[in-house]
Amino acid sequence: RPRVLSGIQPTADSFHFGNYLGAVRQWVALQDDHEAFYCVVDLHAITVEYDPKALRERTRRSAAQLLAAGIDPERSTLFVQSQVPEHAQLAWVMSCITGMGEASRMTQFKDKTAKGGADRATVGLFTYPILQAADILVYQADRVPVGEDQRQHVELTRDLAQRFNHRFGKTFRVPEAYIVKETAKIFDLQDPSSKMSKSSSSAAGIIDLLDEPKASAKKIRSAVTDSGRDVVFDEENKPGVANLLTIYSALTGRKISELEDEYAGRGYGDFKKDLADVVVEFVTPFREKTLTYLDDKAQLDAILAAGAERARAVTEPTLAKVYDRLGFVPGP
Ligand code: AQP
Repeated sequence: RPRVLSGIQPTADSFHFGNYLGAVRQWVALQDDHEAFYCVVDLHAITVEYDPKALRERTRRSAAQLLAAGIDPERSTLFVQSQVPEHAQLAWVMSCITGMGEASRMTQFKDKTAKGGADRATVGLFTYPILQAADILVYQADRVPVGEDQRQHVELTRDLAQRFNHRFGKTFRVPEAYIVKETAKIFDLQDPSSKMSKSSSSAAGIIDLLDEPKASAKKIRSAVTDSGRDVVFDEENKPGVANLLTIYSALTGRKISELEDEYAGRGYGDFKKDLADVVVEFVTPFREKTLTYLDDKAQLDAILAAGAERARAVTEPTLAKVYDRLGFVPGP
């Protein structure tokens, strides 16, 4: 079976609809016919300012949400990145074959430092994509299910894998990004020209899965639509409506054309009201399940520890092979 790896940062109290529709939903689906490795990437989360207590809580909340979303820890290996030391070890190696120029071209770093300036950013934020490459390569992953914003990082990962293989002999599988076009980029509800994002969306622009369902319904009802009243999928002229249609279609499994027909001539009001109901129906059980997983922290930590152990069965041999190829003297 092909192998799949992906991660999510514990940088907020809740995943948002972008994280879920762009990535996590695919993780759940891929478990069926892939050997899956999914992690909460806490090492990535410390690249920006954070509070240690909140990080611990958010790491558990992330794991609980993945379980609530349908990640099955029996079928998939679910773990926390910092519990598998080979990620950081391989990242160092990868940083030694990455050019300063190519690392400097990563747009996420540029975006995230656009406001404060690169001088105020950490070196960790700059080398973030190199750690991400290590996350992927240490599992010999074939596919990496992510949103569109991560495409460039997966491209870098491919380049690094090929470079290493070329220089030291075939060691890594060269992975591919797995991006589902329809939901690759979910947009901010108030500013449908930008992606829904933890760090830059306003509270009204982002739907958190763990929000009060009523609050989420209200956000949908007050989402920015466009002038006119036709519910049609037109990303260029009606990005707000197109975004809502994407969300509606993804949550119900109904085709966008079918939804357009259903709301023909009925205006935005009905459409948004129905979508608000669909959202409430989705988030209500999701929230309950997450809170149940969070009730038993010992059990949650045990699931993650077992996952880390299974992960290491894969990462240790990969790293041993890499160290050998690099010319390191074998250790004890
Ligand atoms: N708006 C989005 N549409 C589709 N996919 C998205 N992802 C994030 N936002 C969208 C995907 O979610 C996965 C986990 O992402 P992450 O852990 O890297 O989260 P993030 O990038 O910190 O989330 P944000 O909201 O985008 O945070 P900021 O604002 O800090 O950058 C990834 O697969 C990502 O593609």
